[in-house]
Parts: sequence; structure tokens; C-alpha cells
Amino acid sequence: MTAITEKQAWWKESIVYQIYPRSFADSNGDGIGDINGITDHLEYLAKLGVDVIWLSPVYQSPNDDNGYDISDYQDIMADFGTMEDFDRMLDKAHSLGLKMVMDLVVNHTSDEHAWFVESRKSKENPYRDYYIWKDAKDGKEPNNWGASFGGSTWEYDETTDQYYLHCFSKKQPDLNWENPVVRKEVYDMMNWWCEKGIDGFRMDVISMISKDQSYADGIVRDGLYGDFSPYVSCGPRVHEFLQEMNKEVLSKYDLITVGETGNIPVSEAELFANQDGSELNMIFQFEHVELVPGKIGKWTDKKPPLEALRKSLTKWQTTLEGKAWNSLFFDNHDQPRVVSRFGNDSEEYREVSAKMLATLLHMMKGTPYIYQGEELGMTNAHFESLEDYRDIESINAYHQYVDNGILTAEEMIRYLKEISRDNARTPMQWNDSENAGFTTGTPWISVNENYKEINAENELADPDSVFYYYQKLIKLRHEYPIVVYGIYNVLLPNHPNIYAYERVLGNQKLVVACNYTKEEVACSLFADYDLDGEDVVANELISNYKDHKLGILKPYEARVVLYD
Ligand code: TEU
Ligand code: CA
Repeated sequence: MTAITEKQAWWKESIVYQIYPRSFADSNGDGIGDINGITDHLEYLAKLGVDVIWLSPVYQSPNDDNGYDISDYQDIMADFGTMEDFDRMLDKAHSLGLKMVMDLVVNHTSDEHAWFVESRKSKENPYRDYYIWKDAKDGKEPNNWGASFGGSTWEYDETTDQYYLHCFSKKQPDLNWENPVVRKEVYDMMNWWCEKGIDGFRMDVISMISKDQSYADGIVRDGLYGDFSPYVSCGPRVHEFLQEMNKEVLSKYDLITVGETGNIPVSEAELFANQDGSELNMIFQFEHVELVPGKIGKWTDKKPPLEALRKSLTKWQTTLEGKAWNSLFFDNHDQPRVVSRFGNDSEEYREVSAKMLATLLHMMKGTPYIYQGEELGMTNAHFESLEDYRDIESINAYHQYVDNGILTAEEMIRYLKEISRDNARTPMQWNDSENAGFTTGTPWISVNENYKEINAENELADPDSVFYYYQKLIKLRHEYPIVVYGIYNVLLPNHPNIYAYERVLGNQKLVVACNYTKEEVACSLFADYDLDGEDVVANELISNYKDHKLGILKPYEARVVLYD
């Protein structure tokens, strides 16, 4: 007898692990992570217990944005290896019971993609309408939009005296999804990968593929450029396009699909990840990692307050209940490290706060995503000098704001240390040998200097490590249907220090309490259980402390108790 009333699915019951190939493991000493490096470490992921791997792009790319600028969707980047290496990795993953999700980057290509090379040749070229070309307006760019990686979204091309649109860098021209031929090319390519045996797609900025055809000016917020979001994020035809993609590709295979959809309201998520399955399984929304508005854009060094975090996560948990499926994440290759950002990465509290944040996230309803190194409690790199940064977003933003006198250099470095995407992109820390065992050569980006202490080898030898804590959280999700399917209710909704919630399934109740601070906090949630443990039919499933203090949560303490 099960109390589960909603539709069950393997992708609801799975835990996903994201690999950023460039920074995971280098097998040939050139300083760049690669596919054979991943293949060598698949047993590690099987041991952690995850079900699915999401691979950031491994396609051919000139690497303007580390592979998110693709020049051939059906070939592998030389830095990463060959298609044979890929096939070997996929086979081994499958033999270990691991599924493989590909990153699908189809809002834009690289300017070195054959389609764009043709497109820019002439207005009559058959590939011209694969991209978005416009005439100058009043002798200037077609509108005032600012690109995500600095400058205008429009790049002038002399050959044909027109501008092309690029929402990201100028080496990432946006594809023209209004053109049915482009859509067919994309679906054909996706089908090709599905036939190869991959298990799903993570869809890069998929909410941006349909543009409002007015191309009107945006509101200027940074004193320089207009905001394109209202015209690009969830454009008029985005759901039509995804339903078409679903019909042409997704519905034909048993896949896991997750769309990256920044900046969208819950009502849109209900469409993207609807229960009928006509679009995607789930989406990544970013509200909970964008709680503190920067002085400009995302640039801030402030810690997200508990109240805002609870309000945001609770909103997504409760509003989507019964309507759509949530994804759960704190970290990815674009975000700083969770323990540094939301927790406390000091020697004293790093492990305990990393475990607390893991508990907070992994006991919620949705499919959890772990970003490489998160399971070790890896921290921000906190690079002090611009020379250490490699990320196009960080470097361009520095120049855009510092060179124009909008932020001081000192201020911008302070923000980069807390928020730069490179904090997530330092090499995976495997052991305490030189370069953390990531490479025998010179790494493309510096290794975090704390690798001697924080590394996989140390943690695998320590039963109390962050690694084994994640392993246990993963096991709990696999063993207890309430962790997957229980309904979420927030508890102590106004508590200044504790984030608590329950999950309810039939007669079962799971109570989760997390102390978000480094102070001891009074908490009566488990008093009945602690006082008369034998009478109360309950058991503690996990905690980051071995012993508890009656009526108290210790610094960053997390506890999960199941009442049957
Ligand atoms: O990111 C989408 C995106 O909007 C980013 O600008 C994100 O908000 C930002 O990185 C946060 O600082 C996706 C990919 O995840 C990212 O790595 C790519 O650079 C980007 O698309 C372009 O493909
Ligand atoms: Ca390599």
C-alpha cells in the first residue's frame, strides 16, 4: 500500500551530478580536464550513489565561453578527446548504472559554426536567416540592449552592412528560432544524440529562444545599456517551440529534461514543467540564488538572508505542488560555492555548515543536483587578482564597470571573490599531491590553495566527511518515498535563525530543522522525540552532529526525524 497519489517517474527519484569537464580530471597532462579523465573517475560517482550525470558542453568549440559557444554539435572538442572517448565513457557510465545528460546549447552557436560562417557571407546566403540580422537604426545599433557578457547585443558586420544579435558574447550569435529550418536542424541533431543512447538534455537558456519581434529598447539600469529580458525571456513563441521539440524529439525517448530558465515567474514554470509532459520534466529557476540584488547586476558580496531564502524556496515548493516538478540546486558552474555563499567556510564551521545546507536542500521536494566538489564541501577560490580569473563574464564585467568608473577596482575584486563563476571552476580536488591530483601539468585555472586539506582522498578515508554525508542523503532519497513524494510545509515560518519544514506522505511525517547561524538556538521541534524517544514512533534519519542538546540546535546543526 502506498500513499503516493501523484505520477511516479524515475527522473523524480534520481539525483543528478554535474560535471564541468574542463575542471574535473585531466588524463594527459595538458592542464585541461577531459573525457578520459571523467571515465577514470566514474567509480567515484557510483560510490557517491548518484543516478545521472549532467555533462557541461563537450562539443567542438573555440572556447570563448568554455564550450557554451559551439562550432559543431556533432563533434567533440579536441581538448576533451574524441568521439570514441565519448562513446567509451557513455558505455562505462551505463555499465555502472549511471545515466548521461548532455548540455544542449541552442539559443546560440559559436560565430565559428559553419552555419554562421555561411550566414555572414551575404544577405542571399541560404544560411542568412539562421541568425538574427538587422539594419542600423539612426546610424547606430538596432536597439539599446546590453549583452550578458558586456557591450551591446549587436555586432556590426561590414561585409553586409548589418548587425547580428548576440545576447551573450559577440562570439555567440543567437539562432533565429522563427526560421522552421533552424528548428528542424536542432531537432535532427537532438535525435542523433538520442539514437546514440544519451539519457537526456539540460537546455541552456532555453527560455530565451523566442524573441519578441518588436525588438524595442529596454530599460537602462546600469547607466549603459537597456535590459533585454522583457523581450527575450519567455518570448511569445517559447512554449510553442518547446511543444514542437517535445513532439519531434523528447516524446520519442525515455529522457530526463531540465530547462535553464532564469528570471521567470512561477506561473511560467507551471507551463515549462507541466504535469502533462508536453514540454520539459523540470526547470532551473534562479530566484533563490539571486536574493541579494547587486550594486549593479549580480555584483554583490552580501550573504543571502535566511528570511528571503525561506520565502523563495517555500514559494516554489508550495506553488508547484501537484502542478509541476521542481529542481533543487545551490551550486552549478555559474554560481559561487554554496558553503562560502550561504554557509561558513572557516576551518571551524566549513564541514558542519556544508552538511547543514546539503540537508536543507536534499530533504526538499524535487530532483537534486550536486555540482562537482560540492560533495566535498569545496569553497570559493577567493582570487585576489584579475590575472587569476578566466571567466569571460567576470573579466568583461570588470572592464565594463571599472574602466568606465562605475565601480572601483577594489570594489569589483571584492565582488568577484564572492560571486565570480570562476569560484566554481577551479579544479576538482582529488588528493593532496601537486595541483590536487587534477593534472600533472599546469592547470588552465589555479587550484584552490586549500586542496591539501579539502580533497576526495581525505574525505573517502573519513567516515564523518561531507562526502559520506552526501552519500547518506542520496541513500535516504532512494529508500524513503516520503523524501521524493511527500508534500512540503514550512514550519516556524518567521524564525530568525532556523529553517524548518516538514514533508507529509499518508500517515508519515518527516521533520527537517536547520540552524542557519553559528550561534546555538533554542528549538522545541524535537523535544517529544528527545524526551520520550521510546514512546514516540520516530527515528532520526540524519544529522550533522552525533549528540544533541535538549531543546537546542547547535551551530549550523541540521536534524531530520521521521515520524511513522
Ligand atoms: O547561463 C545563462 C545565463 O544567463 C548566465 O548569464 C548566468 O545567469 C550567469 O552565468 C550567472 O552569472 C548559461 C550557462 O549556464 C552559462 O555558463 C553560459 O555562459 C550562458 O548560458 C551562455 O551560454
Ligand atoms: Ca587533458
